[in-house]
Amino acid sequence: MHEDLLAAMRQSIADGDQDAAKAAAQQAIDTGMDPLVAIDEGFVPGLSYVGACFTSGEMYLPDMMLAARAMKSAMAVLEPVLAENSATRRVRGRVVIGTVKGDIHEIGKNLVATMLSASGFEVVDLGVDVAPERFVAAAREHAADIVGVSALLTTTMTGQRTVVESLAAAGLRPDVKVIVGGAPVTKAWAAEIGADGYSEDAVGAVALASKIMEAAGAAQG
Ligand code: B12
Repeated sequence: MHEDLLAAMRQSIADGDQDAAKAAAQQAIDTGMDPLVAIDEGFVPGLSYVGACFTSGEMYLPDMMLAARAMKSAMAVLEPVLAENSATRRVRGRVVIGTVKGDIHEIGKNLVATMLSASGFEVVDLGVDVAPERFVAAAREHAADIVGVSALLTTTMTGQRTVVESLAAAGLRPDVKVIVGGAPVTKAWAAEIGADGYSEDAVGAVALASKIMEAAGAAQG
């Protein structure tokens, strides 16, 4: 049953079938499946499959767009439940998040934003294709503790370095911490560009942000 539903989720994304994706997401909720399990073990593997088929030339950009649309429909059903399940209402820190300039991938960034806000962080989401100056302005305006920068393309990853450098040039570092993520991003890359942390997924992003806030609290005494 569980496996069948996860398979249906993967298939709905591979087919780019919005209705099937929505229905599978709703079924997950109705049957009490953890929305994170649905996302990580059902829908995301579907997207990974589509990405692999795109690389091998078996699928084309329109297929990837349909898959993304189906994924967003499923997320629209699951995200409110993720947010509702949040344990805490205490504000644990303020995070400004966005996808770098030139990059319009948003599904993973949205998931990180949802998980952070569900875990008690105040999140300002700048959206996609965000210029470094906007990250800087928003970090200043909202007195951000953390800036989260997403990049999904090897060609836009360098934008993460620009954000780190721009925050430094504006005099906001090291008080404002920078965390980075996205499929091509690694821990080594984060270290190379002087970011304060990297996580490969949304659950890890919450743990990372929490650790940063604890360290900041300890430093203040
Ligand atoms: C969906 C998709 C699209 C959609 C995006 C729709 C949308 N609204 O987001 C569309 C169709 C628009 C698209 C376009 C393109 N795409 Co695309 N896309 C994908 C795909 C299939 C899935 C991405 C996704 O949503 N994954 C699911 C989420 C949940 O995972 P995630 O994004 O990795 O996020 C998780 C972690 O990385 C992490 N994380 C993410 N952000 C952050 C931020 C922080 C701060 C932290 C801590 C953690 C974190 O946590 C997230 C949650 O667990 C990937 C394949 C893949 N396997 O990644 C290709 C992929 C990323 N795309 C690719 C390409 C080439 C393109 C295009 C250039 C294609 C083209 N020829 O036009 C364009 C680029 C457009 C642009 N300028 O940005 C390549 C990139 C290759 C490379 N190495 O650079 C990939 C890898 C496909 C492939 N195998 O070739 N794409």
